[in-house]
Amino acid sequence: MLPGEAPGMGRGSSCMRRHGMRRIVRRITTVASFGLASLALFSTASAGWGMPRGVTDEARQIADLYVFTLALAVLVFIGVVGALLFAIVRYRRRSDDEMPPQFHGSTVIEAIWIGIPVAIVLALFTYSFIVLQDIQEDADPEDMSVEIRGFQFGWQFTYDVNDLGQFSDPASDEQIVILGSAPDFPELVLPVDERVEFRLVADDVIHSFYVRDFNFKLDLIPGRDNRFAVTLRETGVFNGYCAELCGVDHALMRFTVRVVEQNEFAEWIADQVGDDAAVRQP
Ligand SMILES: [Cu+2]
Repeated sequence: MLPGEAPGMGRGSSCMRRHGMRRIVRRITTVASFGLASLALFSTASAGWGMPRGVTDEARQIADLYVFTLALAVLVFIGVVGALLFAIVRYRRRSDDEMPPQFHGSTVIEAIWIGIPVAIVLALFTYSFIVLQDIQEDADPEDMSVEIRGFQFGWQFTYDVNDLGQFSDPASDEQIVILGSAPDFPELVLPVDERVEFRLVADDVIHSFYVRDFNFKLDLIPGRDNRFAVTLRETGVFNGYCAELCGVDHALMRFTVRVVEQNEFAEWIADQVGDDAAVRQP
């Protein structure tokens, strides 16, 4: 039994209801406090709010956009639930004799609930547009470029030795070709701190080049020149997948991206060029 409840027990149904209502309000407040506390805990405990930051400059811009969007969603949630709880508590029916205030239409409230969503949509549109412009900016002709070819069911990565940015050999017309399908998944080797452009090509059906740590994917569409560029900021091995259902063995279209230090990449290129098996004369 809650304190304050006993004296009201004998005074009729209206009083009992009032005490019952207080108990409900107290419960709602407790639940709401727990909810808000766990939300605060969750948001501070998980850096980046539980989302991968990514390993490229572009991925990190996208991660910031996600966090911004999620923060807006949390604010909207708190605002809506707060207004709801406020209305439930403040304007509850207190007794059978007395109706809560009855009113409809409020210019101020209507202006607020039109204004806030419009502001949110404009903010999201502007921020997304800026990030998209940034990450889809064309690579410079002097940037390193790799052709990514998807097929049923595997990948072929082609490096033109004269189109590798600072690692280029302008006199060479050789290509390094990495070809693989299950169970020998191909590995795309890339240098850290270097802008790399991917030219996405497919001849059979639509595939999609997806590396989770890029926070980005782009389709390979037959007959279409799709490309995007990233600047890698971490060394390591990252998993890649085809992200467009392309046939019976779609799930086996995996690959890895190995990002290495620049000197290691230069050595790798030299090794590959020296190794006839990996080099194809165009
Ligand atoms: Cu696929």
